[in-house]
Amino acid sequence: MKNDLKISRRTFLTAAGGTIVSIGLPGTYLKLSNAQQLALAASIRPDGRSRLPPGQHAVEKILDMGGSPGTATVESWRMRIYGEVKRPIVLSYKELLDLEQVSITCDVHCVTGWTLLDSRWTGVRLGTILDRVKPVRNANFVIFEAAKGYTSNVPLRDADQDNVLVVHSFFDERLERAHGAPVRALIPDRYFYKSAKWLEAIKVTSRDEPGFWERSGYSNTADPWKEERYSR
Ligand SMILES: Nc1nc2c(c(=O)[nH]1)N[C@H]1C(S)=C(S)[C@@H](COP(=O)(O)O)O[C@H]1N2
Ligand SMILES: [Mo]
Repeated sequence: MKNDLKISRRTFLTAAGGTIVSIGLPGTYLKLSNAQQLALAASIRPDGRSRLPPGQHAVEKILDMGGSPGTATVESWRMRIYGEVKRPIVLSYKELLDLEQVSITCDVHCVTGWTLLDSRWTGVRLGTILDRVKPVRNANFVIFEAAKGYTSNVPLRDADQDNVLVVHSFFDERLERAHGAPVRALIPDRYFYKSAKWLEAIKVTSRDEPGFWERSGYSNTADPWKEERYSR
């Protein structure tokens, strides 16, 4: 798969295997106190995972991690769901709002180290959309396709969880452009680079297609609790 994205290289890191491109560290972190960080690291979620994954620190506000924004508006936005499915569809923003809406409060974990706790997102479960298109039997992966060629990939099994959404709102307000408006993916239990902003299409495939950061030295599996940051 090709894309013509220019990687914004703010920093380079040297990993064991050579040089990888860093996802970029914003200048200022609004960090919680050390005592709060320690308490969070020790506290356990209902699913048994630690509230703060290893090597992460909690911040007070979502950070803008940049990227190449799309230009779609609420009126012009369309999302194609296609690939190895029985009934490919195209959704408009209004049609997305007509599907069953869910709001979840969850934590998101950027691979550069920040975690935003208790963020509230509203949209449609990816599972609801997949039910509509009906993946064929050997379909195993979901590829999120965003503006300007950005993609990310997740196994269908991980994509079909209740907390994986296609979202249009953050804390009950429409997403800001910087954070992916009109619509972005949200997969809270993987590093945040899987959550493609400016989402334009969802492709279902039988074979994996590593995405933008996954081809640039970052982990394909991206499990924050296993600290799967870099590919090896
Ligand atoms: N289309 C697109 N989606 C993207 C990115 C990007 O560069 N382009 N960056 C990813 C990364 S690395 C992170 S941490 C989050 C950041 O989302 P935020 O800017 O809303 O905090 O978006 C992810 N989704
Ligand atoms: Mo990130």
